[in-house]
Amino acid sequence: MAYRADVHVDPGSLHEALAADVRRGLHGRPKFLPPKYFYDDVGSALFERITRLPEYYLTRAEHALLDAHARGILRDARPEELVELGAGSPAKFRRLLAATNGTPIRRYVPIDVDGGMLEDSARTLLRDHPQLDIHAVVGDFERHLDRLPPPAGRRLVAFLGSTIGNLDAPARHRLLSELRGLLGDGGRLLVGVDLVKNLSALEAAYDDAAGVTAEFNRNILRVVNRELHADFRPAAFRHVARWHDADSRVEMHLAADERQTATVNDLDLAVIVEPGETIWTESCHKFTRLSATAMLNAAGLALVSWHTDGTYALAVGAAQ
Ligand code: AVJ
Repeated sequence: MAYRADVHVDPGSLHEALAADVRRGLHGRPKFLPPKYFYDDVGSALFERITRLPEYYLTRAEHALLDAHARGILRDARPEELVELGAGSPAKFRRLLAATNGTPIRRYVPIDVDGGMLEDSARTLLRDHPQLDIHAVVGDFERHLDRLPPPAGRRLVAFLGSTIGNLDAPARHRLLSELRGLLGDGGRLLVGVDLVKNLSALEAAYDDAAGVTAEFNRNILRVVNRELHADFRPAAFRHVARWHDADSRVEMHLAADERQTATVNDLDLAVIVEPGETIWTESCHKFTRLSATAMLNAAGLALVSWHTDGTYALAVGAAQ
């Protein structure tokens, strides 16, 4: 039983990255703010509520698919360690751990920017699974994958929660190509992807009747206000979730119906959002078996197995 954490981000570097991202985003055409900044304590709590909404089927679908197929996936992959990108809460890892048969998972390697959450998760996990080794990496999976420890046995890398959908095509290709090089001998990749489906279900999942997603979206302006001493008026922005067929994604935007002005004091930046203009806050790409396979193949990965209920899928990949 052991817990260690390699820390590659600290509050200072995270704040610098936030400032740089917000400056770039608010100078952008269209203006944008990266979705990673949704997740302060308020945003994480709002997202937890989203996962329980009737319209947001993704989390339930993934959990049901893991309950149905994780045993078979682990029987085939026989992992001795599990790496989890953007781990968040250990719920998904616990589901996989519960499904192990024959080959025990000896080491868990979660990577997440929230070191405090990783430590809390490790404490509860080690209480229930004292035989486990946990080697946490406090970092951003888009920037610190090269800091992962070398494999301590056959490796399964899990990238769940449809988070891959938030990355645009070049970022997905970069990440998957890098992951291919980190799988090690006999290693496998397990990715959760949301599937293209009817427009109303897709848009409802990102624009629920209770308005929780709208609040989750506006919360990014509260994060900017607090962290960079800005004076955006979140309530003055309308939540927009729309399907973009050409790029197979749902886009979330904050729309200004009236002209909005704000000052971001820490950046000495005056922002004007004209009527009808938006701030683009998130892309949620949706896949088919064909597009997911093409994405893996382009990164040198073969699709080993595909587990779906028609709305969501678990794709298992291996180095070609
Ligand atoms: C957690 C990033 C996968 O994109 O579906 C939920 C975040 N955004 N509702 C997603 C989200 C709006 C979610 N991910």
